[in-house]
Amino acid sequence: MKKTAKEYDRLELIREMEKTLPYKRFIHTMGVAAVAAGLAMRHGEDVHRTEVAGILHDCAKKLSAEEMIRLCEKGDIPVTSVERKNPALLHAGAGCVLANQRYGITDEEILGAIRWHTTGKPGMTTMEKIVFIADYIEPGRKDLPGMDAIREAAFRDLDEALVMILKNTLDYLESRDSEIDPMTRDTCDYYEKELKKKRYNGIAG
Ligand code: DGI
Ligand code: FE
Ligand code: FE
Repeated sequence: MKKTAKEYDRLELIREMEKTLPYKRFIHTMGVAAVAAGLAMRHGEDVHRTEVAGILHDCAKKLSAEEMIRLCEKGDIPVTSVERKNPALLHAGAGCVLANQRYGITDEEILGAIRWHTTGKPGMTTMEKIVFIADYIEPGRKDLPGMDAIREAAFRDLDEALVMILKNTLDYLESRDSEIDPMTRDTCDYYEKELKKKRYNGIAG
């Protein structure tokens, strides 16, 4: 059953992240949690549960590749060959399992937001979109290209911000000759189409 926000002790979860994450990663986490809560207020999502997703989104970030793979297997999350070759991608799925098994999160929406915060996926929930976006725009992120416009878009239209972020990420990965997770590309294509539909219907700017 879905736990309500009040059943999760935010102070306890914050303390756990403070204990397990290096200082800079912890500060990033608090930035994501605050921005995610703000975006939830703006876009009519549950503020407290979205904040919990922000607090825990990088909870597996510092584990070894082996530990992350073990967690994914334990949680029945398939590990793709791209993820095996690029273990940085694994902390999202592993984090989802850790949030459930160590931090007692049973809320599927929160777990989904952690699970998809790195690549995104087509057809995300509002909470999933918010955590994905907050991860990119939190105040501690350095000024990546177009950051001001992305921050503005995030508080206007989540899909618009998603497309801007995904395009930036794909450009960045291509410039570094990094392998692109098909999910990152699929997500970008999906939301570009969504945005076109909305613009056609006069919904987005
Ligand atoms: O964990 P954070 O640093 O806060 O942010 P994140 O969860 O978005 O992870 C960022 C890392 O994920 C960064 O090293 C780039 C990588 N990433 C995202 N999409 C892809 C990717 N790496 C590869 N190889 N392919 C992708 O499609
Ligand atoms: Fe992350
Ligand atoms: Fe993050």
